Amino acid sequence: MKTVFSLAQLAHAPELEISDGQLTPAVEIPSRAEIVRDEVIRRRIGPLWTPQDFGRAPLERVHTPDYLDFLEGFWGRWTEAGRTRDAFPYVLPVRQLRPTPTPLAIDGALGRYAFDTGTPLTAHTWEAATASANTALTAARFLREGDRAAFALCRPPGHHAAADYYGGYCFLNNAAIAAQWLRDQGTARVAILDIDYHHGNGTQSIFYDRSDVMVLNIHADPRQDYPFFLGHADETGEKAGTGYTHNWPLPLGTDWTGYAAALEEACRWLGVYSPDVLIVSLGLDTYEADPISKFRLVSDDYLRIGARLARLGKPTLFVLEGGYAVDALGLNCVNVLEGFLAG
Ligand code: OKP
Ligand code: ZN
Repeated sequence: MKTVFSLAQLAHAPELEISDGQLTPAVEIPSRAEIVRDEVIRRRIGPLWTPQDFGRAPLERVHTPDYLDFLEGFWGRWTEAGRTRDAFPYVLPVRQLRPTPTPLAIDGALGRYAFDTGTPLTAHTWEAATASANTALTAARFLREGDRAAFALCRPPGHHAAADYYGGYCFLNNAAIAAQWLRDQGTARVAILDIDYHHGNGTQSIFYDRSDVMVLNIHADPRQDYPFFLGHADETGEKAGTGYTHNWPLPLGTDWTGYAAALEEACRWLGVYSPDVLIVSLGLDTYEADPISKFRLVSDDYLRIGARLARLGKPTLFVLEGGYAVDALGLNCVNVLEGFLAG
């Protein structure tokens, strides 16, 4: 299985984040990608490729042009305003406020395009996020060219980013960009299975009214954990997409028993839908020792997940999302890939 990764993805290096009412060390850090890359090499999963540049067009198929302009131009405006540290919004346009045109002031624009206050926007976020999207696109191209599976070692992650907002450490929705690109290349049916601990609100929202991209999510119950405002069991799609979104919110403390049952149900939907390509939004923050999450999967469970996905028999694109127990991230991530290859 080929792995795609670029050193440009390391340029986004946030120092601190806002968490639990404190400025705390950022958890979505460059070493996450390095440890996964090193484990891919150590266990000989397959060759490493650097991404090619697909330009702006495939990004615009998922994100709005004004949002992309905002991200691209942000750091210049921020420093122009005299700011030197990583950026966080402090006013967000909630409910009874007006959905005005994007404010002229940089802090207003930040609030307009953010959905949380915990995601640092940094000097090199755009550079790293576009490299991460190109990594997903390049891996998707390998599937188009006939590979059975590929691994997009994406970072920063993508599944919380929607058409016009960032958050949850995500800026460009790598999995959605890859899915849309595959559709545009002629792949008729794509399914995205998101197994990150957190609900993939961005991915769900992008494809919510469509039947050509099925979106399945297994995650912590949003009544109990981030992102709180999407990912409930009654969200099943709308309009032409009715019945093409499914959610399995699980209680805090879920271990393999509870997890495997949800995974079985998701696999049943995938069997019925029978996609031409399966994209796995691969978060490893379901791990028992993850510092920000509360499921209890152990490292061997990731071998089981990989093997179960292999049994679906579909061309499969793995796209890295979260996972913050950095010391075990390489092991857990490559366990999924190895379980898949052996299965
Ligand atoms: C991104 B991904 C905990 C703060 C958590 C947001 C979590 C984003 C997760 N005190 N902040 O889905 O792994
Ligand atoms: Zn997550």
